[in-house]
Amino acid sequence: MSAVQSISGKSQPAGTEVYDVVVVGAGFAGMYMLHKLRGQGLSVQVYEQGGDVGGTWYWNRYPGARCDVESMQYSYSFSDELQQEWNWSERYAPQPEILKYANHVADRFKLRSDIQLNTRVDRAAFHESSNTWSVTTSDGKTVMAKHVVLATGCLSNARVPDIKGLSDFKGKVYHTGNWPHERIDFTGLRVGIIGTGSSAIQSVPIIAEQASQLTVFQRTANFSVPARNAALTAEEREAFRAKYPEIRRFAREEARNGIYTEMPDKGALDEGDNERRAKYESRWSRGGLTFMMAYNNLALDKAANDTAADFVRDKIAEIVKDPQTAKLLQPDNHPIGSKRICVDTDYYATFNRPNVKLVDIRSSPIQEILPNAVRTADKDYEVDALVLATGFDAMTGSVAKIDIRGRNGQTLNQKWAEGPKTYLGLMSAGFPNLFIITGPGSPSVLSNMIVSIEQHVDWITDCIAHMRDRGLDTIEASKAAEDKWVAHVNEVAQGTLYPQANSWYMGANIPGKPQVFMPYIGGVGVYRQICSDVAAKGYEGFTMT
Ligand code: N01
Repeated sequence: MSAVQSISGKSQPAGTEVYDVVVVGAGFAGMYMLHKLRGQGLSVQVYEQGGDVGGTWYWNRYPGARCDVESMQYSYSFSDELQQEWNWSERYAPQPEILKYANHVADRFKLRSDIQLNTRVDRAAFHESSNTWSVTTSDGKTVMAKHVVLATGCLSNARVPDIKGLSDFKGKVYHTGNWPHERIDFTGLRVGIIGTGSSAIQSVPIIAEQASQLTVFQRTANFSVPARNAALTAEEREAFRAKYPEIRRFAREEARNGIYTEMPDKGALDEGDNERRAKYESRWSRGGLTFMMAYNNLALDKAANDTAADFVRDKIAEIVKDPQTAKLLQPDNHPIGSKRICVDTDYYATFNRPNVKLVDIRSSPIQEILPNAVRTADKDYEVDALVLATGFDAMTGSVAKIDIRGRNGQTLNQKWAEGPKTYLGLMSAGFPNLFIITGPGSPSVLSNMIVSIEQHVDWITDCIAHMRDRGLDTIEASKAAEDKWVAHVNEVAQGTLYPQANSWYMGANIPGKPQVFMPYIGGVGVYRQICSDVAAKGYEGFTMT
C-alpha cells in the first residue's frame, strides 16, 4: 500500500509524501515489518540500500556462506502455509537458497511495491511541532512519517580495517560482508585472507580448493565445531513440519537462544570425566551450535567452560597434522562461546593441505600491504588477491551511519557516544516513535535472529495499533526505564563469561568504539515475557501522548 495520507491533519510542505511508517531496510526484519503494518491498513514505505531484498543474505555471498542455525528453524513462522510449503534442501541452507527464500517471501506477500531499492536513508529528524519524522534518502528526497522503524541489521556494516597500503594493493580486494555478485574464481591465484571469524572459517575450505596458495592471517584463534551439514530428506522435512507448533512455541518461549533443542539440566562439573567426554563427543558428532548446550553452566563458570574448551582444543590437535599449526589454531585467550562460536565444514582439516599456510599475526602483526604482498613484522607473503574477513561494526554500525536527530536536535550518535542506550532494545529516550528491530539491549545476535525479529515486529505492530485505537500521537521510552534496563543488561552480562573476550558483542573489534556488552543475555523466552508484560501494563516505562 503506497497510499499517502496526512498525519493527524497536520499540514506538510506541498508535494511531500507522508506515510504512517517508514521502514529502513528490507532484510528479514524490514520485510516482515512491512507485511504486518500493511495488515493494519497503514501506509508504509521501505527503503533498502541493496539492489534487492534479503539484507545479510544479499551482501554476504562469499564462498561457503551459509546459516549456522538449521534451516527448518531459521525461517519465518508467521505463515503456516509458507513453512509447510517451502522446501529447504540442506540442514544448513547455503546463502543462495536463503536469498531465494527472501525473494520468494517478497513475491508471495507482494511486498515489492512498497520497497524502494538502491536507496539509503541518510537522515531522519523528529519534528516536535508536528510529532512527525522527516526522512531524507540518498536520492535527495524527503518524506514524512509518524513512525520510523530501523530494520538495519546487526551485522550489516562491513568493516575494512585501516591497514597501511591497502589501497595500493594491485590485485583484487574482497570483503566477505560485501561480496561481488558475479562468481569469483580464485583458480591459480595466491590468495591471502585476513581474519579467522565465522566468515573466514566458512570460506577458507572453499577458497583453498581453488587457490594455488592460501595464506590465512590469524590474529585470534576461534573455537569452531563441525556443522555436519547434509541434504534434508523429504521424510526429515515432514517430521519437522509435523512438530512445527511445538518447535516454534519452544523456540519463542522457553529457549534461551530461540533454537529448539534439549535444555541441559546439569553443569559440566556434575559429571565425571568419562561421562563428560562422551557427552561432548556426541555433540561433536551431531554437529552445530548446540555443542554449547551440552551443560547449563558453560557460559557461566570458567572451570566448566574449560572442560568444553579443552575438548575442542584436543580435537584440533587430533585433526591438524602439523603440531605447530595445531597449536596456533587452539584458542587460548577467551572462554569457548564468549566470542560467537563458529560452525564449519572441514576448517581445521584444510590446514593439512599443502597449499594452505597459517600465519600468526598476533606475534608478528601485519605492518602494511605492499602492491603484491602482505608484510608482517618478520616476512612478506606474496599474494595475488586479498580477502578481508574482518567482520562488522556490529549492532550499532548501520544505525550510526544515519544522521538521526530526536528531541532538541540531539543525534543518536551523541546519545550513544558511550555505548548504546535503549529501553528493551526497542526505543531510545529522546527519540519518540523511532523503533529499532533487534537493537542493542535485546537478545538479537545471541539468538536465532528470525525468532527475535518476529517478536519485535509483532510487539511494534501491536504498539502502533494500541496508539491508533486511542488516538495517541507519540510513544517514547522514559529515561528512568531506559537507565534501569541498561543497568540490567549490563548486570546480566557481567554474571557470565562473555565480557572476558574482546568480541564484537563488546564493540572491541572497532578501534575507539565504547566497550559495552550490547545484546541482552537473559534469554529470548524471559525477554519476550518482559516485553509482553510491559505492553500488558499499558506500555510501562514508556510515555504516550
Ligand atoms: O567477523 P568476526 P565475521 N587485522 O568479527 C580479524 C555472523 N556470521 O564476519 O578476533 C587482523 O567474527 C578478527 O581478529 P580479532 C556471526 O555472528 C554468521 O567472521 O579481532 N585481523 C577476526 O578474526 C559472526 O560472529 C555466519 O583478533 C583482523 C576476524 O577478523 C559474525 O557474523 C557466518 C583485523 C573478524 O571476525 C561476524 O563474523 C558468518 C585487523 N585489522 C558470519 N580486523 C553464519 O554462519 C579484524 N580482524 C550465520
